[in-house]
Amino acid sequence: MRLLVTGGAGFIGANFVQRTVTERPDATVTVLDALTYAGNKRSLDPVSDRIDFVHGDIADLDLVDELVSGVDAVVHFAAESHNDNSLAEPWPFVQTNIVGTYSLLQAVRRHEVRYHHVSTDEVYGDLAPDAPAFTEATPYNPSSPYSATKASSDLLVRAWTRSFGVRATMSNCSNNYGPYQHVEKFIPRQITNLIDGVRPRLYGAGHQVRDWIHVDDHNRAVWDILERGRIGQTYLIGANGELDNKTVVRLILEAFDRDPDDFDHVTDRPGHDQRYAIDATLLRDELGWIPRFGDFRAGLAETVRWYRDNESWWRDAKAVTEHAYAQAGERTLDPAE
Ligand code: NAD
Ligand code: TDX
Repeated sequence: MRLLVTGGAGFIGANFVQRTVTERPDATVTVLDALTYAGNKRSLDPVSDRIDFVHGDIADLDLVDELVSGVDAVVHFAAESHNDNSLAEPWPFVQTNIVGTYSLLQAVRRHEVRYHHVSTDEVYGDLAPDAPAFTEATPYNPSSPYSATKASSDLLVRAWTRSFGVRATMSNCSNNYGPYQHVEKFIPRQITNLIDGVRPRLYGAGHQVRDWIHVDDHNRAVWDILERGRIGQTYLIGANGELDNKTVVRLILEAFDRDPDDFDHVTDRPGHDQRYAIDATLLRDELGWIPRFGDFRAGLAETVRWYRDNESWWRDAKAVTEHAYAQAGERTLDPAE
């Protein structure tokens, strides 16, 4: 299979490309990536001689049309992906997540190419603590500019499938962790803080819940859906990994042999979603997918090791990221706040 992978220099995309090249010698991979602040070509170093890399924008209609004409399938990971950035400046999210997806859909429509759309559970909004988990039937209710633009892109895919017969599948996954994740995100931020001797930074009280899944489990599900998923179907991907943020910070501190209270509470995210949780019954029952990373502590320990061993991969981005958080007004809260 000839694959075009968008966003292949980002966190999930790079892990997908590495796995694909290693485990599926019959697949050929072209990566299209704009190398924004979130893209890092070094994430593809282990497989760079076995893929084609194209530096370009998914919203470039002519470039996308040409690339799509030469493949059997597109797996679309490219996005502006960080909620905090979408609050500071939403426009790149509209441009890449909505216009970029439009551009890909027009090309796969024209060339009748199979398309898989990678999306997020955040399109469903957030859940009360005791509410049942999201399913494929949960109504869309996004909260942030990021999740609103991802929701918009999902709706474009549904319309192009129904109106134009595009052979598309979609997946909405919960929070990923693992190697090559940008240091702006929660888990790598705290790991790299601790490597630097800085206390972890928890938004607000830290009671928000996320449903963690290892990036490799996500990507195995993407392959299952690409190969055996029903056209027009959405599959939710999640591994029953619900944990509140404070617990995750304490597990990271434990991995560094530090006191469990050795963290700071900082200003909360505006509009902060309280809880995400995925019911992946359809994916499990229909495609037989089961997660391999059942033990979050073990997955986290391996991730901590990766960041310790690969400081040169994240070092430059760390200073820029922490400067941006400070500029955005993040500050440590007093115990009374
Ligand atoms: P990321 O921010 O790490 O990587 C995004 C990649 O897309 C980068 O390499 C960047 O350079 C590239 N990119 C951005 N704009 C582009 C453009 N206009 N043209 C071409 N390339 C562009 O993101 P990620 O965490 O790897 O997420 C990948 C996908 O998975 C996204 O669609 C995201 O919404 C979705 N997702 C992420 C998570 C998560 O926990 N990280 C969970 C569920 C779904
Ligand atoms: O320093 C921090 N402290 C903190 O408490 C950061 C960066 C985050 N947080 C909190 C906010 C969230 O409740 O941790 C939780 C996770 O934050 P993020 O890593 O920013 O992820 P989230 O906003 O949940 O969105 C992620 O999952 C769904 C990805 O970034 C999205 O791309 C994906 O769609």
